[in-house]
Amino acid sequence: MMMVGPDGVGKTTLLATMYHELSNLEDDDNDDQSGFELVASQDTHHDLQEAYQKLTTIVTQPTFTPTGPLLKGTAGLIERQFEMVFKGKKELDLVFCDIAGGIIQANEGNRDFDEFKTRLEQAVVIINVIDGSALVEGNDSLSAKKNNPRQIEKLLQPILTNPQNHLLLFVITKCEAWLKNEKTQTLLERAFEKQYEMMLKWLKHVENVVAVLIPVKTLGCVEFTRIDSHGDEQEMVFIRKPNLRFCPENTDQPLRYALAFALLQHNQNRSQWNQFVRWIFNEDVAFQKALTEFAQGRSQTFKIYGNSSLIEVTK
Ligand SMILES: Nc1nc2c(ncn2[C@@H]2O[C@H](COP(=O)(O)OP(=O)(O)OP(=O)(O)O)[C@@H](O)[C@H]2O)c(=O)[nH]1
Ligand SMILES: [Mg+2]
Repeated sequence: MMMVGPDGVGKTTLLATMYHELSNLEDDDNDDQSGFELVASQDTHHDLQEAYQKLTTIVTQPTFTPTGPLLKGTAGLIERQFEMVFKGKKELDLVFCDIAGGIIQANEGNRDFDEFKTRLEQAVVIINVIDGSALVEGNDSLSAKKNNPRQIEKLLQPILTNPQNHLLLFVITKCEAWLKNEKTQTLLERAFEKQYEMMLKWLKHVENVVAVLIPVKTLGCVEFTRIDSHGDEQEMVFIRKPNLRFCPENTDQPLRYALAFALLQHNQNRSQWNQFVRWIFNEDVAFQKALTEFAQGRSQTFKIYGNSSLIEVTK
């Protein structure tokens, strides 16, 4: 699974909050008693735990004052390794590739860029993280700078038009301010559809791609408030809101969608999927059932583009 998106859109934040949300699946206070655990490799655990801790320090910052960045940018290209463990037994390897956003704009011949392209070609699930505030509030140039949909399209189009089936997740961050009611949520969705129109247009004509729009809360207590100008530079200003907890929401959804997609694909086209879905040989009925249930835990409220039959419910 490949993360894409420019600097600072929230790729690492998404991974850290996803890991935190899913590594607690077996906790008593979690109703999702699936028997699963998402276990990270030592490095991944260390880095994402540390990132999560840093993100939680947002609650110690004064309210109504602009927040600064909580994480350092990612350096280069980093493999985040996880295992899905079922009832204490490892069943599945999952690899997320996190990148320094700057890589997407580097040139051919740059080592990181070439490695990124190779990984992108191998990816089955592509997660494009998008800054929601820039999407709704930024003018054309600010929004293009923050999310760079043209560059993303240029990179993804040749990959998504190859014959392999792909899942493309548009994950929107920094959108706490628009998730409060249906009206503002529609505003967010419209802004996305306008700025990603080109991509959504060609998605209509390809059979092998399904895309899902997933707005998430990674911090939950920080809201976009205004855009400040310093000369030619524009800065999005976020403030911490009082009386709101640090409370990620929906950060588990990308993984639930990824597994739902993988489950359906391996039933339809086994040969392509043998490497990715190694559990295909697994005879453990309880595991298969639990995995399906985990995938069923995905919210059905997200907008779907492209060939929706690739993600239809698996039972
Ligand atoms: N309000 C708000 N802020 C967020 C959200 N997600 C991330 N941030 C902020 O955005 C900053 C940048 O996030 P990162 O996760 O480091 O971004 P990145 O995409 O990994 O950036 P690079 O590694 O430089 O490519 C963080 O320090 C957070 O303060 C969100 O959902 N809401
Ligand atoms: Mg990062």
